[in-house]
Amino acid sequence: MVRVTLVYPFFKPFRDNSIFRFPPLGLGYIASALRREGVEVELVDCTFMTYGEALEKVRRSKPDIIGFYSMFSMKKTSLDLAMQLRKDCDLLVVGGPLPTLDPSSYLDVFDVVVLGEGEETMVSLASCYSKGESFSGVSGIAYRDNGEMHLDSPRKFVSDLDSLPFPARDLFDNDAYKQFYARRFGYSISPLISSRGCPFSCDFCSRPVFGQSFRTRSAANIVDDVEEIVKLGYDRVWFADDCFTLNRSQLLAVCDELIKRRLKVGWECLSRVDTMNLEVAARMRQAGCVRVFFGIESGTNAILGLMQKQITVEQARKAVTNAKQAGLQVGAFFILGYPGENDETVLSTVRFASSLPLDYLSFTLPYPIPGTPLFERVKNNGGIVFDDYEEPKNWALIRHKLLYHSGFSEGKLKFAIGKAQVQFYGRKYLGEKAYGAVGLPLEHVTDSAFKLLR
Ligand code: B12
Ligand code: SF4
Repeated sequence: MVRVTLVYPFFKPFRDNSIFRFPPLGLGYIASALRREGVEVELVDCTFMTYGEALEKVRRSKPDIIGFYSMFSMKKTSLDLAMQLRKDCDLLVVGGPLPTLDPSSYLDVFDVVVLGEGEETMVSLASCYSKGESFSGVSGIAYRDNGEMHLDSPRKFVSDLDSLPFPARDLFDNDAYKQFYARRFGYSISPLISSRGCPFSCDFCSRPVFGQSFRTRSAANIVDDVEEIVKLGYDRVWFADDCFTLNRSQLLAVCDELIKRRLKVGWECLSRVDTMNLEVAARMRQAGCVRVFFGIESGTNAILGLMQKQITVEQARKAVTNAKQAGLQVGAFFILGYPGENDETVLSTVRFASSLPLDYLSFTLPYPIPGTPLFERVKNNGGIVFDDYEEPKNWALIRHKLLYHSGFSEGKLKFAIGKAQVQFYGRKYLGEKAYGAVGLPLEHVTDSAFKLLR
């Protein structure tokens, strides 16, 4: 029997308070597809391990094939770990968003890159291996032969998502994830993806695996999967869809199914502000939604236009207000220092974000991911300084890295992030009146300080 070990090369930072620590769903899908064909599978999720423990666990599993997940923020670690494991298997395979976009940079270490959705391709690779056949006939892969790269296109998308077996959740380190969440936040949560793809074209967003086609599972199939998560003892489900609220009739069908089955489970999801109104938010709340996250990105319409986000700040405020009114907690993500921004637009974003009635607020710097319009612009306009991004392991607030030559220094943008958080929490905890007396003067001083920084 062929033995495959799948590796998720993410090591969580030491002092970690992220509310987004999830086991690798993609590898869960690969594992269940392989198991259906009788392949023996192990999963090594490095999140809660040391580097040495991860290597030892992979070696102990005595794999014929090792399959890595990789993406933008995991390139260096996946290449390093794979190099260490070179002699421990016959075939080293990698899949995921960045290998799909940029296979050549992985082929110095890996034998095969699986492009796009990997379930069928990985099953074909394992089958070739067991029969002793060459993998050169397998479609949807890239590999090198005598130094020359053979590059196929990704396979056709899986057309019926209900036909896929549920991710092999028994291979996830459920105890460690539950403990992580329970200790820090008092609940536990596990991911589920109900649709694949997003039809929008935001300037910074990279969707090489699922692309722009939007495919959904049936409501019954999704809620059957929710039941698996409930059976594992989790309190909440994280819908990992690019945008869970994109298709209103589908969203309402899932809500109806959740309500019908009376499942005692909360859930959280990503949304777009242009898909949210009071009625939708109320239905979501009724169906167990606890928290919704919006990618608002900027506090000015001009910069939202540059980002091709196709939303406005007015829509953003309305969506947040509606969701709050329906009883949902609301989180939002913003980007500071986007190419094309100036001091005034950054300060407007800080002011706008900190004025919203949010429960969670996060800022990042712009990350030019290969294959995105943002990447091309930045590359042609002064150049990329680092060609890969690993999340720095320092304090959460400053866990950001400026990857390219920007008109703003990294220090200046980190100052703006710190300032935004102080304004946000100041307003939240002091209340409008006290904040007006103490916070607003401080805002003016820090606005000036921000402008003086380079
Ligand atoms: C949930 C999520 C997160 C979560 C956690 C990730 C997790 N552990 O689940 C959080 C919120 C922490 C997160 C953070 C970030 N994320 Co994120 N995230 C996602 C999201 C929305 C869903 C991931 C998911 O569950 N997908 C579902 C599974 C089924 O798909 P999949 O993993 O791609 O797997 C399939 C294929 O890739 C392939 N495959 C995957 N692995 C393997 C392995 C083998 C051997 C084979 C054969 C095939 C194969 O087959 C699978 C099944 O078809 C994706 C977008 C998306 N739609 O995928 C972005 C995405 C992966 N994230 C992305 C980014 C950029 C980030 C951040 C860097 C953002 C930031 N600026 O900070 C951080 C990095 C965090 C870190 N710690 O390293 C990008 C990656 C782009 C790229 N080209 O690499 C994506 C694609 C979003 C985007 N559109 O830009 N993310
Ligand atoms: S940022 Fe969100 S809405 Fe925009 S293209 Fe990416 S997934 Fe779609």
